[in-house]
Amino acid sequence: MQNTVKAAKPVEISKGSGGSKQQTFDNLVNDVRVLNVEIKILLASQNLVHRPIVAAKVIEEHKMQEETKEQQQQKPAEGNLEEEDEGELKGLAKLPVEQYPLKKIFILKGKRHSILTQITEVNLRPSDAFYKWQRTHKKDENLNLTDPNLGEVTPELAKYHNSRYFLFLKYDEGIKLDRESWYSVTPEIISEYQAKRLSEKYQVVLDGFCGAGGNTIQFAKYFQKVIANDIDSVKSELCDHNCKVYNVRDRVELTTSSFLTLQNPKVDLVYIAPPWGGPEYTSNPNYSLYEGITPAIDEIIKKAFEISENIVLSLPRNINVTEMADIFGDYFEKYNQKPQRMFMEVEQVKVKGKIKLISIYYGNASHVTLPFNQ
Ligand code: MGP
Repeated sequence: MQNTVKAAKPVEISKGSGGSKQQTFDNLVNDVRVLNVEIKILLASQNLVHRPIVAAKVIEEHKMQEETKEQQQQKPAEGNLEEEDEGELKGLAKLPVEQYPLKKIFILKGKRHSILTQITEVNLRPSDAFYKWQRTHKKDENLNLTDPNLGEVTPELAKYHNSRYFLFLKYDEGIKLDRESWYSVTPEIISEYQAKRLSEKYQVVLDGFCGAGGNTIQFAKYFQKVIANDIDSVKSELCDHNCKVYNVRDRVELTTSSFLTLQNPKVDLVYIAPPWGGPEYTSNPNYSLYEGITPAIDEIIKKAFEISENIVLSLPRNINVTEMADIFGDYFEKYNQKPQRMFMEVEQVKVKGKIKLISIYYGNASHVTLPFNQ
């Protein structure tokens, strides 16, 4: 497939002084000014370089000191500055993901925790081969009464059936889907991009919520091994079958279990594409990960960290990204864990310019390596 990839290139940042790598980091640091935060302070102390949480706190304190200075200088006759300042931060927390600054590294403030964050984007385009395939195969639209999956397609799901080659290019070779899979499977152009990107660093992956196998198939093409898990035995059967259609079944180990009680497998990476709460997820302007995701998002994160600290989540485009700061922060606080890499990349995954989903890459799974990410 021919994809136009606009994601940030990997930024390798060295701890040592001098040399071109150091220069890269200096350039990056100089560029980082969001929420009046000077990330430069990260380098101010060698101690902080190894303790990201402390670093984040110090940056916040630094920011508050700066703000207090500013407030004192511009004190108005009336009005509660603290409230105004709060309001400004709350306003920012409500921003749709596409309105955050791209590529900058900044401190994302949740209600209770903060996390160093970078927003990136990738814009994928279906290949010419895909369009050609679709043109020649669409003629029998709505007439294909022999399609065994049609029984699962109610009128409101017709748009997904119309996009069946977008979901699986080999759809006509016998792909099987149930109702839920129609609206939750990751389209092939996206799952292939994700698998390619992640296989640059990792070889064995757990697809924790494999469903009908959209991601599993692509992981199996690029990884040495995939453990594909789903709580629903019907999905496991679909995944088994669809992996055979793509001729990748030999690299896939299937398990049928709740993700939360799965026996921890030995993997390099945990990939999590959980149920988002049905196809109507976008109709809720206040969509919350805490309410929308099943099982509970904090339980998912806890379990994922038991398995690996390399975690990737596939989430709705209308998430409130600041919730992620709390979700990761609460985990470390609640389970008294020492955070190694309080850094996340939030990737807008677009197809022909429109965001389809958001990928969250935690720590080393992200493209950026800060000095303390070692
Ligand atoms: P969509 O919003 O239903 O489609 O889902 P689209 O084409 O963006 O709708 P439009 O009419 O608004 O343009 C977009 C993609 O999100 C789907 O193709 C799936 O890959 C993914 N997706 C949707 N849902 C409801 C889920 C889900 O519950 N779980 C997971 N993991 N992915 C989902």
